[in-house]
Amino acid sequence: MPLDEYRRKRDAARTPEPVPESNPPETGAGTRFVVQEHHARSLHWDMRLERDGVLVSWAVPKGLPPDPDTVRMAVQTEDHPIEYLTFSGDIPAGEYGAGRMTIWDTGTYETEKWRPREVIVTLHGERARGRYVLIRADREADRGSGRDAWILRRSDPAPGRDPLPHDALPMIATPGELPEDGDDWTLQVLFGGRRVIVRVDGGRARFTDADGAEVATPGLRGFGASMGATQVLLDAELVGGTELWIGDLLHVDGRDVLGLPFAQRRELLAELDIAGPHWRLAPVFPGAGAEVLAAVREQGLAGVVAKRDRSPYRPGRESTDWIEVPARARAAAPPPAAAGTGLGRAKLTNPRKVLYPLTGTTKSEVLAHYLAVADVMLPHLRDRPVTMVRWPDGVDKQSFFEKDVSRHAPSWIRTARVGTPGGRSEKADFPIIENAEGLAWAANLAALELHVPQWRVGPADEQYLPDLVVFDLDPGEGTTIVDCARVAERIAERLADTELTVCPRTSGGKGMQLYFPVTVTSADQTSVFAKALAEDLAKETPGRVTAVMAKARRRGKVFVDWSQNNPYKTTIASYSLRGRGRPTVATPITWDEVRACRRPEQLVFTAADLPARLAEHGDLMAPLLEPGPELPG
Ligand SMILES: [Mn+2]
Repeated sequence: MPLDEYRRKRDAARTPEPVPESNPPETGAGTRFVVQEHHARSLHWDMRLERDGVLVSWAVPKGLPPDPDTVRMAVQTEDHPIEYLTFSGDIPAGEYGAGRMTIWDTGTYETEKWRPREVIVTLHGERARGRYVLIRADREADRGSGRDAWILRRSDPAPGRDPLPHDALPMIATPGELPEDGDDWTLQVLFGGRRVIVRVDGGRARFTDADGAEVATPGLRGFGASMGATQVLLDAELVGGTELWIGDLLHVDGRDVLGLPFAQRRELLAELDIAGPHWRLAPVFPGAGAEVLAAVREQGLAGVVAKRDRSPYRPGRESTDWIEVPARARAAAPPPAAAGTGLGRAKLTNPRKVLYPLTGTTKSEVLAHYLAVADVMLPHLRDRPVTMVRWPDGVDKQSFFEKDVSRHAPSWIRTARVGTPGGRSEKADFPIIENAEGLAWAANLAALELHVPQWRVGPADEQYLPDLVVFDLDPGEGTTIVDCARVAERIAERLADTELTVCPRTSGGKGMQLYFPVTVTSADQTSVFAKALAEDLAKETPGRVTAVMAKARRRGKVFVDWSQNNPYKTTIASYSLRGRGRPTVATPITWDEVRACRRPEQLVFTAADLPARLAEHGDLMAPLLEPGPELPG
């Protein structure tokens, strides 16, 4: 019977896959197909063609061949039920085919030939379009082994597709000084690793070095599969065999991009959404100059490569379109203690220390986040005394607050001596972070979280009046950020008739915050204003909103915490990481995102999401940097 083997392999009570009880009628040639991407023990793609009431199936380890020059192996597997055409889901560990299965493509097909040893079809899918030929590989060794090996190729040319090159050599930068006309250049951070070209085809990655020799990378297992069926050729730095920093793109999915300007290649690279526990895009700073080099130098990183924005990629060639600027003066000998680490002066201590065990995020990745957001984050930190929360042994271990850094801050970190919020000692020397080096200093202290008050200090450390109002929307038990989003909309409605510009943000934790800039004449004015509005909302919908701190009264409600406006309080700084399980970020969002929020995960952003968001939105909190109108009421 056609589905006997399918049923024998599965326990309907344990797998989410469809397991029909009756056998289908034999209906002859069919018209539908599906290709599923199956992240089982070994990544493969399952190609299934409707025929005689079932789906005749092949597992294709590297996926459908994209062009006629590529021949792929396929192994015929048991027939699947028609219901499998729309199946996607997670097959639980321990079950047959355990792992995630997604629909890679589906559509209709025509049969040209259907014989026991040869099948010719034309697929009409979104991604799979063309004439494919399956021929049984009549190898003696396979006979009777149950491994029905076939070869699969595409017979018609793939229109407008450049073949993925088999190999390439990295482009070589000319050593030199930072270019003077910085506007047309982008600086990319160098980590002092080994330059590699990474070729990903059919979910398998191959690494070669500057001489074209293959490099073994046991620490990067999983990178190829993470790219799915996307074919790419990447230029990257391999640090310590376990960290991959990707800097450039040579080919993507049938498109040779060597001739495109660097700025465009980098955009295409960002669109690939490459971010994993051990692989990231190398941070870039368009139009940047000496300040980035100084931060890199302070961190003991290797240096920067300045890439001319319009430069094409020339494999294996040295070019003055790329200028490599080492962090260390080239004449100086490397200090013996740091020799071999590739980290030069090694101001970043323990760069590979994992601070987020769940995602494997290392201290150097924390640094990369802060360097990547420095441009937008620093204006919001300006003149605000920072309270740091440090996790020296990672987020699953003890943390501590630090306000007074007088004992260990280097001389180049500005400190402000101001009153400590409700503290035992009267005053403390708070750090004020003014530049990328300051962010890097904090990152090196594992100060994942940076908190700031709603006021600034003057040049003689005098405390100015608040310049921001914050509504901290905190979901009580049984509610989520979705409920906070609804309350945020109501607050925005209330303030719609004023001159106030209200900016929403996730807290990076469970809730969200609204901020707006104001001008006030007394220190308690912002609290009084926020409290009145919060109490008003609570009165209007007492079942949904509370303005009272008591935990017991928050169940099922959103707590509109107006008290964060108290000058003794601080809130998480925009773009700060959070010391939670994953490296989430306090992320400014658009009002469209607030209104569209229906599921909590829509408003969770991690460090990996930030570069693309910044490219798309810039700094959504920029209105906070202008002086606000007078606070009404
Ligand atoms: Mn499979």
